[in-house]
Amino acid sequence: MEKLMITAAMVGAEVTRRDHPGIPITPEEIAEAAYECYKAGASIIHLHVRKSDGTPTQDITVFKETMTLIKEKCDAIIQISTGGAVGMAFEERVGPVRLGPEMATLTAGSVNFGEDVFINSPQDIELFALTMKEYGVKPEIEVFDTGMISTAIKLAKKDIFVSPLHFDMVMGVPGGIEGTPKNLLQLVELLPGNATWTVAGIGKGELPLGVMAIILGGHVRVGFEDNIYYSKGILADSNAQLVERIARMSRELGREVATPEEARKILKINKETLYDR
Ligand code: KMH
Ligand code: ZN
Repeated sequence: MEKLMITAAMVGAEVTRRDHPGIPITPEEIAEAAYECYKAGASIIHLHVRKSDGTPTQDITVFKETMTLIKEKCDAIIQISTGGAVGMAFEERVGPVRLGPEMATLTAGSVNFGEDVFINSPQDIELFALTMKEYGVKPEIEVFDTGMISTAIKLAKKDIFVSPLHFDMVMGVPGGIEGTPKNLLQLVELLPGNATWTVAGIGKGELPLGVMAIILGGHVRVGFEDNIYYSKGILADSNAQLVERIARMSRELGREVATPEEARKILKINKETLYDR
């Protein structure tokens, strides 16, 4: 089995200091948290940024500053979010793709998101994909429900997505697919044969689904964006603590953890052919 890629999703758009006092907010805090996660075994940093008051933003200046600080500390793959926060418009969300990060997320459909609706129209999905293609950015296709896999496969057939595709199963968002073992197996069954995939279990599903992915040959995303607890009712000390646990469990299960360079090979990201970063 190939080595395990661990993605650290440290910030997100929804978690506040009231939920977890340790959530990183400033570019310096985010870069330091990214470095700690990298040292604990993360090869990919899923990046959201915040304004100084803690509200989510897609401001490219803040992204650029944060990306620069992360790159000064380590060579982890930076995967910017184009999901941003619910309610943000396409133009705002797509902005940081034009900074040419190695990866970006791309949600392949709309989904209820708690009491809100996370809207991703077919037209916007194509535009996100085409912009990523133009800037040489590898998409991570975010799957909140089964139909999103079919949408991505259709776009790949139209050559809008470049194969091999890489998916992230986001499981357990209220309104999206539930984070159960059977559902994960079903999603994996639907993937094209050459695809790679990771799982982001929301809340209590983070650990069991992560362990399933280790066993099945998938990859794992952890971090405060998805789950702030180490165990029931006990907050995690840090994002790095969640990364470190998955790395440890993977090694215990006989699967080594990928470095960023190894992750680039698994994802078929060729730094040389991409835009100057
Ligand atoms: N904050 C969610 C509405 C992504 O990063 O691409 C969307 C999200 C997905 O976090
Ligand atoms: Zn995100």
